[in-house]
Parts: sequence; structure tokens; C-alpha cells
Amino acid sequence: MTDPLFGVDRAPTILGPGAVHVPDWLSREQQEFLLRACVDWAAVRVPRSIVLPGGGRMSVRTFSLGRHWVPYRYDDDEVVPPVPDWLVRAARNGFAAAAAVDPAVTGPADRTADPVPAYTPDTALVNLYGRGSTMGLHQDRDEACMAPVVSLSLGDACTFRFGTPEHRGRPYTDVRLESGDLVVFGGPSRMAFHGVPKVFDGSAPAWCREVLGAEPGRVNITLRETRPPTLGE
Ligand code: MD3
Ligand code: FE
Repeated sequence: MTDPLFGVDRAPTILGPGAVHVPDWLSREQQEFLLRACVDWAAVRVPRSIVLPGGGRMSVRTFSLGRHWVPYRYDDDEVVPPVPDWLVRAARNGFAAAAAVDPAVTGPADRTADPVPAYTPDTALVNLYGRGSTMGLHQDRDEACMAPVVSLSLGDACTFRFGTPEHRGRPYTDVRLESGDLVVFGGPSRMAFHGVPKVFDGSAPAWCREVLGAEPGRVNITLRETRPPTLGE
């Protein structure tokens, strides 16, 4: 967290076409509410470390709301808690805030009217980063839809690495994400490679750690539309 007083603000930035970072988007009350909800969900949906095809395990632990995600697909055979309406509204507001900074988050204007009120993510993935957890560069391509992904960061700060849609390597931009930050990835950036090379252990505000308890770390919530777009809507 940067200084909460005296106007030392971090301004919104465009990380790439259609990718917008809005620092300090969530209030302290909103962050505490989201963290508490994550702790409650984690008690019923035990967060698992994803096993990669090569046999390795991701250090991040993940659980899903809405639709259950496993690498390469969404699995409707496993029932998970729904995405609450208030989280859908938060995502929609995040989309609107990002679209005000860069209209390219919306993607090609192939649909009628305003895409923001129609944005209804059906899935939330919650990533829990303990000490030393990282996430390698990857693309999110298991969704049958190019709608933006809305990301909310909570707890410890991290270095977020944002690359290009073309390949895993350079050029990339490293940006520090802090508790309360919003990032929205749409349009040409929806398929960009991205990852989390570092989490700054113990950097969360004390009131975050109070909610998280002994468990240190960073929590990231991503909201996604995963189903194919319906025609004529
Ligand atoms: C860019 N999570 O869950 S959030 C993931 O912080 C994931 O836990 C990271 O990558 C985290 O898949 C990064 C930012 C993010 C999320 C989805 C994206 C960036 C994205 C999808 C497309 C492009
Ligand atoms: Fe991702």
C-alpha cells in the first residue's frame, strides 16, 4: 500500500492495448469483505495446487466459483458455489472503470449497445499465494469467449508480469500490484502472456492480515465469462 494520505496517489495506467491497471480501486471495507468471503469459501472449497501436465505442481492454490476450472477446461461435473451477485456487480463496475481509461478493453464492437451492463461473468477463480508462491507466464485460453477478465488483488503485493499475445518471451512489462488494485484485460490483451514472478511476503496492510489470520499471502480473484457468446443479444 502506498501512503493513504496526502494525495500520493498512483494513477491508472494502460499496460497494453485493452489492458488497464487501476490502483487502489477497492476501499478498505470492500477489501476486508472480499478477504472474509475468500476465507469462508476456502473452508468449503479446499484450495488445491493445480497439477500440470508435466507432473509438476503449481505453488499457487486455487478454487473456483460458478464453474469448476481444471487445466484446459471448465468441468461442469463438479458443482461449486455460485458467483454471488455482488461479485458480478463488482466485476461490471471494474469493467466500466477500465473502459473509461481505455475503450479498447471492450474488444471489437461486434455487439449491439453497451457491453458493460451485459457483462455477466459466470466464473470466479481465486488464487492463494503463500510464501514463495509464483505463477509462470501463461495465456488464459480455456474460456469460449473473448470478454474481458477482471482481476482483483488482495493482501500481499506482487510483481505482475505482462507480456504479448504472440509468445512467452520479451518484451514484457513488470508492474507492482497492491491490495485493492484492479486490472482488466480485454480486447487485444485478452490473450497476452502473463504471470506473477514474485510476491512480497508480509507487505499486506495489517488489517488484511487480521482477516487472513496466520495464513500469509496474496489473494487474487479473476472474473470471467467462459461460455460462447450468444447471437443476437
Ligand atoms: C491477462 N492470475 O488466474 S491476475 C490466472 O494474480 C492468473 O493470480 C494471476 O493469471 C494472479 O489465470 C494474474 C491478472 C490476469 C488475469 C487474467 C488474464 C491477467 C490476464 C487473462 C488474460 C490476460
Ligand atoms: Fe492467467
